[in-house]
Amino acid sequence: MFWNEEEECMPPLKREELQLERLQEVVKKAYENVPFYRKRFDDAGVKPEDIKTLEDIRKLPLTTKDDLRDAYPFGMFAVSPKKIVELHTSSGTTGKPTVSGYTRKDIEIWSEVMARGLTMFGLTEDDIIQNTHGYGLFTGGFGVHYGAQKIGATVIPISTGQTKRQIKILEDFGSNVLIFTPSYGLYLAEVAQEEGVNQNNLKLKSIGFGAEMWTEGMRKEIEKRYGVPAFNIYGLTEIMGPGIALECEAQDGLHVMEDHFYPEIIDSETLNPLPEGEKGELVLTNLTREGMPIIRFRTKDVTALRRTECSCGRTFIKMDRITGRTDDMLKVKGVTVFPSQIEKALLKIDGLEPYYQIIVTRPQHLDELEVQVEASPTLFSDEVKELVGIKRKIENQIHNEIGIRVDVTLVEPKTLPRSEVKAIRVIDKRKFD
Ligand code: DLL
Repeated sequence: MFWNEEEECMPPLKREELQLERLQEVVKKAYENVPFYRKRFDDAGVKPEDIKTLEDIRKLPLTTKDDLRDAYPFGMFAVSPKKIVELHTSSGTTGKPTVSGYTRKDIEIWSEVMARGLTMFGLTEDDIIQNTHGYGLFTGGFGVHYGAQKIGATVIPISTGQTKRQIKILEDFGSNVLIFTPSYGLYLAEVAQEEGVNQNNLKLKSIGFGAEMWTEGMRKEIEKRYGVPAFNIYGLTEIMGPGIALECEAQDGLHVMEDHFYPEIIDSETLNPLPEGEKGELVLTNLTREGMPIIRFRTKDVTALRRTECSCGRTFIKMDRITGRTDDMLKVKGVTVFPSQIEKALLKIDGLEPYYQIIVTRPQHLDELEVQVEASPTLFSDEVKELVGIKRKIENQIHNEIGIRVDVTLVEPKTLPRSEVKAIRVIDKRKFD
């Protein structure tokens, strides 16, 4: 079953022609309308006319998350503000988020790529889809919503949380497709079990999940708990949101929606392109975006691309499941966290030494974040009551900064490992390989 067979099964050579045409157009628009790109291209000595083949994309400079932050809030827009009809930001509550702006046409494209993906999961206009992704500036909620509405399915925009209510609705409304982040999905399954829900009484036929890293073990667990297949959804705010790449029934890598997003893999050290099949950092270019076309964005996500035939008949290049990051960004409970945000919170409190470690675990499938901080000798000799007060204060400060609750442990002075080179700030005990 296809949403748009012509585009999805297009012969690769024909698609390449389309990609080149679109690339030339988008590079020209970015150059003419976004001062950031004009300067970057000029500095690199490259003009839009230099893009004569798809490989010529490599002549263009890379764009980073910091570039987008520097352009906060609207510096990357390529159209007048009145053409922007919607705004989203990356998750994480404070610090400078990255902003994503969409025109009506961009929303149309977003709906299209998500409609293709949800069709891969078996969603039809006869079905009900329960969308547990957040709608509050996170792209997950609306991305899924638009795709499902395009198909004509019935959407339940329940958003994240209210877990018992989620379960009641799942049973009472007979949702056919359920969308979640893997960690929330596993938590939901646990609560459903506690509530005595019988899998056989549900009308589910598939699950779509993404927004954070997971393992095949987690997928198996999800499929076992719900008794239906679970399909991967990949995307990121900067490029659009969910819908960049999705998995079909073959569950053998994600189909990149190449007619709208051009993927490359680079070596994150040398920045040189890597051949197909080799693992490296994914770089993405918007081929059709009007409001905020992003050229060669360094996603920092580690994966490989493979142009193999798929049993489903789609001709899109395939991308492996993401197995790592080339930076220290963490996704905890679906929220983006950088160690620097935690450091910022710690610096606001007296009596702490500048040594800390962030430990991420996933007991029982739900992420937990512990921050160990060294107390100063004077603080440490204080009464336990004082220490508990400080611990709470730090926890609140970090909560303010990153939007999620963490557990803080104050440790004795000089007990955290020292490093002469680069401090190891994060110990991620979740394994995604
Ligand atoms: O997470 C968009 C999204 C929403 C994708 C709903 C899927 C479903 P951001 O919050 O900007 O956007 O985070 C993007 O999340 O660079 C990856 O590191 C990670 N990520 C997203 N999808 C996957 C996935 C959304 N399927 C960042 N597997 C990306 C592994 C994922 N990591």
